[in-house]
Amino acid sequence: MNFKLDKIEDLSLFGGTAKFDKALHVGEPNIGNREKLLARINDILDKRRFTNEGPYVRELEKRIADYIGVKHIIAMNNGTVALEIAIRALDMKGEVLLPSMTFIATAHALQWQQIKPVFCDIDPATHNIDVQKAEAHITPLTSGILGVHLWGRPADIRGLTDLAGRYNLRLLFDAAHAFGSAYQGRMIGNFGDAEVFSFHATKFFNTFEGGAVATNNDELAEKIRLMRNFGFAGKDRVIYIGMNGKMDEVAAAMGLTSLESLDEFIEINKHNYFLYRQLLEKTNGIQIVNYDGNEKTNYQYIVLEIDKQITGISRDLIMRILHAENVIVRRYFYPGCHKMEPYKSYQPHSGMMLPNTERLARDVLVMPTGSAVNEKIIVRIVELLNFIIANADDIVSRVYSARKYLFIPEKETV
Ligand code: T4K
Repeated sequence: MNFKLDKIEDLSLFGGTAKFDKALHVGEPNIGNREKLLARINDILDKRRFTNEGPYVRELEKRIADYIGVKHIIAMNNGTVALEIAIRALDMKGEVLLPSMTFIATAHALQWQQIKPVFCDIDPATHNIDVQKAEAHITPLTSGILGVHLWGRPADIRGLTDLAGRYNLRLLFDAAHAFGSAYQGRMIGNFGDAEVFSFHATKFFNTFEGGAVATNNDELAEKIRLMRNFGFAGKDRVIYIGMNGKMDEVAAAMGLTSLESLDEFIEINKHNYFLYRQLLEKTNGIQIVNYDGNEKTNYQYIVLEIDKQITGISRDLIMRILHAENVIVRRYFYPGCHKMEPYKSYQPHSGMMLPNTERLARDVLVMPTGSAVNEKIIVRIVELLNFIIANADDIVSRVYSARKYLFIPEKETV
């Protein structure tokens, strides 16, 4: 780490040396106990049972179900396929309500099955779907709601459950971010008709690639299990159009190993979160999203909102400067699903209905965390941020006069 930061020329964007030798990512994977993982993988090789509901997958499903206190966990090869299968098993069709402020997979899982995703605005305080606004989008074609627990913070589960009940809609949650979080004392995984986790490498709990459906509904669980395995209800007997959603044994071995370090991973996330929060306390124009300290939560994402009116410098320019320093912050989930193809063309005016989504997509910045960073690194990252904001006017005017040489396109806000 070469940390010289006295003047603007020390910033890498203006000719200085990058402050970090190694790129710092938002989603660098946690590994857990490597020896235990390798021992499990060796056992898989010895037994030559690689997939198709092998013993490691079954053990992982049981351990996760116990941890969450839910009746059924059906492990899958990724979160997107788990969403697709759950949507299909719930017989969703026509239109489904969801927030636009989510990873594109939430929308694709619907559109992939010719179901129209109807994008709803978020509550600016929680970043989750605004229940009242969602109600206004209900039509005779609406068959369900796909809520998202963004950043691991539960959506308004009570409000959505009530809404779904009043209109007789299916209620599914995309809980990709919320493994290990709770709502009113009950673990996520227990709500709606079902909830879907992602165990992708970038999630704090990972199985390389992976995901799962959680549900307390026996019949639904059975249907999802069959659909995960081509619809086979026995040898030579198929009863549904199924697909291949199976998790393999090596992924499950990673899951079991990660599960053993889960408390440690959450502790690291929590420590990082409170350190960022404390260090940014006096920084005007930067808000860090809050986690509810009274609930179990995974502290998975460090999410900042940059208010350019106060900082004098845009989120996009801050991101550019940090990237040049090897701090690979992300603007999840810019520009919002409704502004990405094919949805942008399907619903060209939907943005007008989503002012809170548009504002958040403009201002949000997600910071590196997890076991890949430490206290010293976080202190330096915040020093960088504070330096950028303290010198915002000067930086912006330099960028205005030298955009071309800095390769910053005209349309990018500075
Ligand atoms: N619903 C929601 C709300 C989701 O957020 C997601 C996934 C899903 C559904 C679907 O679940 P999956 O089908 O993915 O299980 C990443 C992940 O690919 C994606 O899983 C995740 N959400 C999303 C929030 O983040 P990208 O486009 O940011 O990935 P990428 O490759 O840029 O990775 C982020 C950074 O992490 C990289 O810059 C480097 C680092 N990294 C990444 C990988 C894969 C590593 O250090 N090692 C690695 O192996 O989407």
